[in-house]
Amino acid sequence: MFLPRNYGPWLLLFLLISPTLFSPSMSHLDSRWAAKKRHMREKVREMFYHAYENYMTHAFPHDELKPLTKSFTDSLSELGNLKLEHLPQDYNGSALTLIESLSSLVIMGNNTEFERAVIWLSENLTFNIDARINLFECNIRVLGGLISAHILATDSTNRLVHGSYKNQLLNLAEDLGRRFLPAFDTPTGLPYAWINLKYGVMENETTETSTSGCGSLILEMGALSRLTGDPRYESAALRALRKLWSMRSSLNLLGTTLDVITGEWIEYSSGIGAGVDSFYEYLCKAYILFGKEDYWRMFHSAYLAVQKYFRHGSWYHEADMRTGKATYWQLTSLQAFWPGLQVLVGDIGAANSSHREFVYVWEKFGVLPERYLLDHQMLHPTEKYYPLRPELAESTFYLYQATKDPWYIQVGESIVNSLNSYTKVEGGFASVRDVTTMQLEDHQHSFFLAETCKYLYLLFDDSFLVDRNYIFTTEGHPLPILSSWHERLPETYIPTNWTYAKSEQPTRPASAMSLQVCPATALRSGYAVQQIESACHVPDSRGDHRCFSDEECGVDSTNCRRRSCSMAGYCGLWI
Ligand code: DMJ
Repeated sequence: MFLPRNYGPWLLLFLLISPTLFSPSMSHLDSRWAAKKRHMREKVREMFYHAYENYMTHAFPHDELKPLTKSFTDSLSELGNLKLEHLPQDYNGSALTLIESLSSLVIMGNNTEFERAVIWLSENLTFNIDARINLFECNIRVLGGLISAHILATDSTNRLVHGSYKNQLLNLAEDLGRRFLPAFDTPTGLPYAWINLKYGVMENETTETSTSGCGSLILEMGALSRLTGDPRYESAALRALRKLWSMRSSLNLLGTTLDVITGEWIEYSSGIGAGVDSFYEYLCKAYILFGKEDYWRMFHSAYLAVQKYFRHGSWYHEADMRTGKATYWQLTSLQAFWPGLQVLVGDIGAANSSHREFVYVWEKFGVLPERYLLDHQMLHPTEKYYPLRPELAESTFYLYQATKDPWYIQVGESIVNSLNSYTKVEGGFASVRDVTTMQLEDHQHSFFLAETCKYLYLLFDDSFLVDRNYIFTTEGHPLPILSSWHERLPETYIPTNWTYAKSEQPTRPASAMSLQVCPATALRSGYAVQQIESACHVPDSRGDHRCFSDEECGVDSTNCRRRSCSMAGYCGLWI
């Protein structure tokens, strides 16, 4: 073989440039995206700690931070906009934001702070207080936060020091769950919206509640029953959910508010936003978490009815549950969770198109206003606020998980930039009172730490989810999908035209979207064939979609079909 004299440096040079010769654009692009994601992840981490440390300095152990005045509010009793009542003078709050931050701390890898928080809560938290709380809010924030943290604290992969942890968070959760039970003592089984933690349902308590208020308790209360072996929590939540479902119209639609004593609807108009949103979410996620067919049947009918009666192109309006006729043509900030839910069921095309509309409104105002009038293309005259809500970040995270389309990274970047330029203040992050003036309000909601920062972080770095299989509650608290909680797996429901490769090989959960309706496919990575579970999408192996063979192409997210490699070397749906 001919080799130049003194060929050492030539060989070295060749070895250095050869990877770029063979796949120049790919490696460059991939490393640029990886660097961007790392940079954005660090920006989100800074945001989280800016919010967290200010809370710990100026508000802890009270519930939430007032970032403009660097003071606090004991908002747990005010959630749902009612005033705090009966609280003892020396009441110091329930450390709500700390409880809400627990799972985010673990996801960001701060086990030391997580343990410190767990120890503090174990020694100081009590629910024996004369406080009237909103059942739904207390369930998703406090009960969900405690249960999720208990599971994370006992999960060996988190490498926590176990010596000091003796199920204290679960004991606290059980104490709280017991205090919820009197709320369900109604002729219908539908729970009161408000309850006093010490004395139960108060005299003359309002009998009005919302669909999400009594239809989104099953994940937390079901998990509590599975963990404690006490079936009362799951039974109460399930009975309420079944009753609610029995009140649906012949169109499979539900209203927004109802009376827990008479079981009559109060507000017949509804949509996918405020007062109803998490009801749909919990039907789907209860099926994923517990594997009961019943939940899927309810969800499936409810989902089809939403798509039929509320959907108008990429937008969702509200409609009368009795007639299906449109009532209010409004986009609300809470609706932005819907595309994320659609990813879970594999309806990625619809998810993508409605997500784009929310992004459009976000970009128009800089953040997402609470209510936008679709028919007039203008803001609602009073609901112009943005309280640091997470829903758009949440959907963006789900869509990126499902598609790996870098566009969603750019959306995440724009959300992060807006939050930093409009809402960051010296004392934390403040809600926006009016999106037209960006005037701020003195409130940092606990969901900013539980959800907004968490979903943004996971968008840029999902390493927490690798090799794990979690579902997130409506408040962003992760719960593991355990086979012991499942009666059976969902294969029965896979439409025949969706990708499904049966194999005896063990599957590797790829993301929180595992065990969904479109669950399994084989993908070759290097020399080994890997079994990967995911929502129907499996990304192409290279970020720029270049390929040498079909094996390097994934599964298309819009129709769950296997992509193949073209003559020109691109993955696609080639015939
Ligand atoms: C959160 O508390 C939950 O996501 C809830 O379901 C509705 N939205 C708020 C935050 O916007």
